[in-house]
Amino acid sequence: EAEVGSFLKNAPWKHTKMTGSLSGGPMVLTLKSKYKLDWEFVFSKKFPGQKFKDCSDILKKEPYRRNRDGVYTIYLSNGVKRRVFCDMTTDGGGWTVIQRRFDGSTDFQSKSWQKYAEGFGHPGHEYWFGNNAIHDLTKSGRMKLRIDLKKFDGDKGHVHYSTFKVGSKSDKYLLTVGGFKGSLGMKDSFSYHNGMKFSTKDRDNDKAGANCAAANGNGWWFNACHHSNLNGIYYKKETSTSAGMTWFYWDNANKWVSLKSSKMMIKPK
Ligand SMILES: [Ca+2]
Repeated sequence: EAEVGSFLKNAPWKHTKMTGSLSGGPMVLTLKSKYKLDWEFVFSKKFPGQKFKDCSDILKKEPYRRNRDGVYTIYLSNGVKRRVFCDMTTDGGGWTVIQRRFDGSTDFQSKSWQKYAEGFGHPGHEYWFGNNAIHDLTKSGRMKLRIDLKKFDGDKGHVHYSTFKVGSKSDKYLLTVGGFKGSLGMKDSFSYHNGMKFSTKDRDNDKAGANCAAANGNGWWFNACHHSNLNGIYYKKETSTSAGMTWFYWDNANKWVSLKSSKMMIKPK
């Protein structure tokens, strides 16, 4: 075998033909090259198109993507192709964005259990990536979470959770989150939701008597009911209500403040 390998390596190859074909979507390119030896021996080699599993995988294999935030194609473990926003800049880049809101143009309020499962909105704009896909990317337990938030007064903050895992559909997308770290003034408003199942207006899996999701309108891992609700109502200006897109423990305000933007993103540890 080694002998054959050495022979092929040293043989006088002539490149005769290269063909390319695009298939299966915008980013799958199959190249086929033909090589010919002097005595009519024909050899073909196939380079299959890359199928990235998340944004960190893209950055690892294509380092020139650094600082190029945008919409990329990834493949979930079941082979399903998904478009997703990649943050290739923040904190080393390679972050797969699972939730992004900044102008209220995507409705998070009237969405059903099924919609939250599948995902909605546009990856180039505001969106929820979908509980099924979030489960798929986090089920191995190898992902960490970063959340970037902005207030209307210009204040910015971010938090890290070293553990972030979302259960399967049959686990009702149970949240496992822990290992909090935050930028100055940012306190933990998400661990209260650790161990909670996901709830939507049509599915009450929370710890309150009533249905928190129906009261707030949106889907979230409600407890009884929340310390953070990043899928809450998007107000165009700062509004003090628990129904807003909120993160309660920030500085010592101790009041509900609706936020200007939110970005939840994951990356392998
Ligand atoms: Ca309830």
